[in-house]
Amino acid sequence: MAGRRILVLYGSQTGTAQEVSERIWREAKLFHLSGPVQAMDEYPITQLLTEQYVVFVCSTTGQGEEPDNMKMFWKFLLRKNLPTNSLRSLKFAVLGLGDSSYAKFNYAAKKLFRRLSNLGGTSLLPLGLADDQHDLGADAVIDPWISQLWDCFLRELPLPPGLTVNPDIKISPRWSIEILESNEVLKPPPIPQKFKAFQSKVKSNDRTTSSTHFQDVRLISFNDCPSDMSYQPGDVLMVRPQNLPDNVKLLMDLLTGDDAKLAGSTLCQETVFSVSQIDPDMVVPEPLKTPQSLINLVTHYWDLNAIPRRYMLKLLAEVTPNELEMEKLQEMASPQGQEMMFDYLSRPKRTILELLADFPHATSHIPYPLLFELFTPIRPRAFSIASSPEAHKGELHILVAIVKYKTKLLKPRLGLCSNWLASLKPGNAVNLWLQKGSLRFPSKQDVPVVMIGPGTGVAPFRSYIHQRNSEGTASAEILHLYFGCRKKDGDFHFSKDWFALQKAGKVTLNCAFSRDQEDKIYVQHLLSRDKELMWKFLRAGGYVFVAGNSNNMPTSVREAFRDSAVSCGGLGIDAANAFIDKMEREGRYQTETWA
Ligand code: 2AM
Repeated sequence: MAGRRILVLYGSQTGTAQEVSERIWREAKLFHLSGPVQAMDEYPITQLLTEQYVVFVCSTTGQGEEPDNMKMFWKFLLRKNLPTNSLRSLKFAVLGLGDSSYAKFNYAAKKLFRRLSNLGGTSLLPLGLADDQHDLGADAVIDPWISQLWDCFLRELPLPPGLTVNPDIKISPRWSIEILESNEVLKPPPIPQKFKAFQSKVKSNDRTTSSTHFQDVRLISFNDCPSDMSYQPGDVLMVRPQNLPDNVKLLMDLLTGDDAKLAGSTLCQETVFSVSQIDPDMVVPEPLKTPQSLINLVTHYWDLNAIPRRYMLKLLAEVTPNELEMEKLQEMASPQGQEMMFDYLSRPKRTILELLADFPHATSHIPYPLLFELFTPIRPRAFSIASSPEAHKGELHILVAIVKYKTKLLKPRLGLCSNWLASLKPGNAVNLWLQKGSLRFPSKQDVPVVMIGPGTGVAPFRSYIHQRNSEGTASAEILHLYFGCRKKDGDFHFSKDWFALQKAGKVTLNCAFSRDQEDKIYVQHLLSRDKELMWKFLRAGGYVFVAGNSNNMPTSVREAFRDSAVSCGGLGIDAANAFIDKMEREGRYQTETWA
């Protein structure tokens, strides 16, 4: 409707910010508001100067950086030649999605909010800071923030006479979905072209931890990679996993089995869907632009492990013919049901597939176009590359911890990507692509490089140290590795590589085996032991790289460096912190962590 335009822009690394933006776009229609929903970098940015209402949703990557599809947009906003009040006609709202276990919590959203204000924009409501660590999940912030957003809009743009807010409006498909007559065997949804994905083969898939160690960690190597493949140590390998066969079968049974047939379903594995645009503001994503069979969607595209979100409960409540199911779903989806929904879904990490199995009447009555609303796409995952372009020519290696844990549910929780990777056999073909990582190793060959990588954090350092070794520039004086694991004979990843390189004088190896003795020894303890040397390196222009789990390790490591500057360099605490901050700005102290 004219004059009721709202633009929703997102910066999304893994798809969550996009999902939340699409939800805002969908809900906007209840208030008779409409407009495009787009990645910030897809939006013709100069138009921002003439926009009136924009809602931004953005996540923050582990290192406090903005997501890839917001980088150009952000660069533009930082331009010095933008007049101070160039966004004076803009009214905006910013919702950040973050995780407070990272040091730079919601950093991208905070800086975006500040910059939009500095450029003269007016914020409609306070910055929303959703936190994955929140007791009740990120939705505990997202839901009230979005309702506040609509309150603001109703004040800003009151409904014209005759129009009312219709909270009961049904969830409708974003695209037009039709069934095609086709006997062709169709290819899986393609990986978007911009990624330049390639096919390679699994060469080996070996467990690197002992059979008695609590965790299964795999070194997976791929070969048959394209001859022009190019990457640097520190880059990441991207993988789009598939659903596990048992889960595929379970969903196919729910959608095409006897119960579904009784409820009137005409679907079968080979049913082919074509997806086309109906709303000018909602484009069809690239993988769905070619016709897709149900089995391919269920195997390759829909994330059957996703933790369901509230609108999915609403959708099931709308379609179920069963009173009991409807009541339970409606109750959980209501604002008062937040705790109940959390206990049922988020706390035990129940998956969308388990939800569907628990509500069989709803499931067998989902009209097929709504399947595209119910499921979210499988997100690609990034793994630090553990191979070196030179030492492992034509190959790619990754080190993968297989995610499996118990909640109160009977079945153990299995991470989608790691378990799919674990199931691969030598010779299997996989589609992969490469992406720049956040670690940038120095091109200088004579500066000390200290690498701290406990657990699977050691992967990028294997790439770098092997690379330097192949180039003939590795030496134990310059390359210092601090590795940590539980037990020398339990989870000492790449021990053979390290011993050989150490013996050849190519690396100084320092290992913290935390559980081989009574008291815990961690990498930071070894850094404190070596504080004189560390201070010498820091002063000599050395580089520090920290990779691994985002718990307390990165903070403790940083404190160890700070303390070496205090006790060996005579700096006060503030000056020592400033010293490391400066190193960070110069790219001499880099961290890559993951949850
Ligand atoms: P732990 O499991 O015995 O506590 C790789 O996971 C290694 O990192 C393990 O030896 C683990 O020890 C250790 N680790 C766990 N928490 C850590 C922390 N806060 N700082 C440094 N290392 C840690």
